[in-house]
Amino acid sequence: MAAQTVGDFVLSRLREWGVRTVFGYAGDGINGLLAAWGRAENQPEFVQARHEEMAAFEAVGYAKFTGRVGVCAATSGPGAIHLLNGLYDAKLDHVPVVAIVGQTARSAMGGSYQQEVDLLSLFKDVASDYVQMVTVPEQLPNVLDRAMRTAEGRRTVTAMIIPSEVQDLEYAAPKHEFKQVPSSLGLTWPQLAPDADGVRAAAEVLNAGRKVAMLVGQGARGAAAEVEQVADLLGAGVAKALLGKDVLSDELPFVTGAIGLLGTRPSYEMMKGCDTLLTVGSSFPYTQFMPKLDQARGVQIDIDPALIGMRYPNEVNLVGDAAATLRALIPLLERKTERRWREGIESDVSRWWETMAKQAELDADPVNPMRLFSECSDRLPENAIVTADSGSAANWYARNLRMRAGMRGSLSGTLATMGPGVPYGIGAKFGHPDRPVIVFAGDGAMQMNGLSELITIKRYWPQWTDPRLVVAVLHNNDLNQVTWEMRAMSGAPKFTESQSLPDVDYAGFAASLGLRALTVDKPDQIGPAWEQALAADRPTVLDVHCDPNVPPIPPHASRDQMTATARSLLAGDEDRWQVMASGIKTKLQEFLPHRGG
Ligand SMILES: Cc1ncc(C[n+]2csc(CCOP(=O)(O)OP(=O)(O)O)c2C)c(N)n1
Ligand SMILES: [Mg+2]
Repeated sequence: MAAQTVGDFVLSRLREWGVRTVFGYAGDGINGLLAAWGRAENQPEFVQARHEEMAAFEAVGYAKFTGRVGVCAATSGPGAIHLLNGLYDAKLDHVPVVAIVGQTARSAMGGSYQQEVDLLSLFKDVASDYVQMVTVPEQLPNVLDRAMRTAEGRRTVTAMIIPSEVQDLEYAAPKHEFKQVPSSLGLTWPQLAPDADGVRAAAEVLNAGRKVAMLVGQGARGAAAEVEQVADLLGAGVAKALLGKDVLSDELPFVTGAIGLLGTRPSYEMMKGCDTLLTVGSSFPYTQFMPKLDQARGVQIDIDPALIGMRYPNEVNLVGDAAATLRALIPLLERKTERRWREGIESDVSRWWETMAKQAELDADPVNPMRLFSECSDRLPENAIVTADSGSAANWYARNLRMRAGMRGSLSGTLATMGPGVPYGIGAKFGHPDRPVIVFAGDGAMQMNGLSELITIKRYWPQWTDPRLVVAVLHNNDLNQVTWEMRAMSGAPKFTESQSLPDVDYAGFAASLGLRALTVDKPDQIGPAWEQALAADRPTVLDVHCDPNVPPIPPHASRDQMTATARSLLAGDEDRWQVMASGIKTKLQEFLPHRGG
């Protein structure tokens, strides 16, 4: 039998770690690994993206939706550089991803050789927790094991660099000798008990409050039952940070939905009116949407001592697992008998959803994007996984999509980069081939890279047990989110040269790949299009001609923002008349009298 090479060993160690999928792209910097893949009958499965950044996003999506470590691979120099944006997306959203990259052969290093880039420096920031180069076989498995364990344990990005010819060396294990570092597999987590004094102090603050608001983020995932119970005891409403959208069902009457720039009015009002704030598993950054600094008494629960206590002047910062800490807190909480605060929140929430339904029904030219999301909500399968690209889609996803228990959703929450929509969807399908996946992406994001990743979908969909992957393109020929930000924040009119997009036939492109493709340019086609896409025997692209003049900015936009918008329109915005018509119609819904309101 031929000797085992370093490349062979890397793949066998990944298999031992339970890695089933590696998202990557070839290059001679990793030829030794690719050859090993061939010998290993493609185990773990090498998934070929169109671009290394997409491979990284696919690993991030995979990690977000499975909770397992995502792994991506790329060649030296340009391949490694292309990975970066996707790796930063993982780092900023606290998702475990390991990057494996090639490097110039050891004999050429330092010689300004072709494709030689100082990769240790390049990855120093993005993989600040662990980045190492393997220059002799005996460094393995330690470097790989630490990369896996550190990524998982610290929920971050790590990187392993292997010079090209090292991959072909015969593997030699570390020995029981001076300057050799053996290693081992696996990781089990401790069950950490929350601090009893801290829990008592938290209960005291929460029991004293009369108007309690809760804010939950992705750290509260897996603690839905506890969050619900605490909210009931405290008579509180619960707002959700963007990455925590799938923590609690939007069908619960006290869930106020998203908060912040993409948020809902009930979240905004609750934060404005509360006297106590309980934050669980969130480091939501836009503190101006939280209570005034002297308004509320704060308690925060977070697993990470490095992230707790920094968004609000809390009285109690409790480090711990969300579910375990809430379970410790529950017996100490007194059920609030005065329920008017909670009833007020619930009536705000039901009024909000009525308003959203009315706004979604308004005519637009041609399709109102809000209706695309509300009609999707009505039809979402129980186990759906939903993602959205950055752009107006992220706003509608945050505010208008109604998630139910059992569904998963995520997007690029912190880096807010364009481009991850379609690759996250692909990562989700590799993690859960049996679940339907829905991607919302702007036309700008599709042109940036979503279109090319449709080619990746073409290649792999036949192997998914449930072939449904729906990509809904918000086709508005505009970088609409930024157009509106410029109007609302800067009072600047639309700068056509930077904002308008060339028109592309997204459905035509998808059809050319053999995917199901539907063009939607009339409002009453939206519902049937969702029905068809969710009943299809293959992935579907919905090319939805959306009106760019329905404002994605939140309804509680400040007076300043409204004034700035008006100023921008008067300054000669090419869409001013349509914006006035659609925008004002939409806004008006919020001021019209409501049933019981
Ligand atoms: C990589 C990257 N480049 C630029 C931006 C700034 N940006 C945020 S949203 C957006 C517009 C997105 O346009 P599109 O995908 O067409 O979605 P729309 O808002 O029109 O629905 C831009 C340019 C970004 N977030 N990330
Ligand atoms: Mg657009």
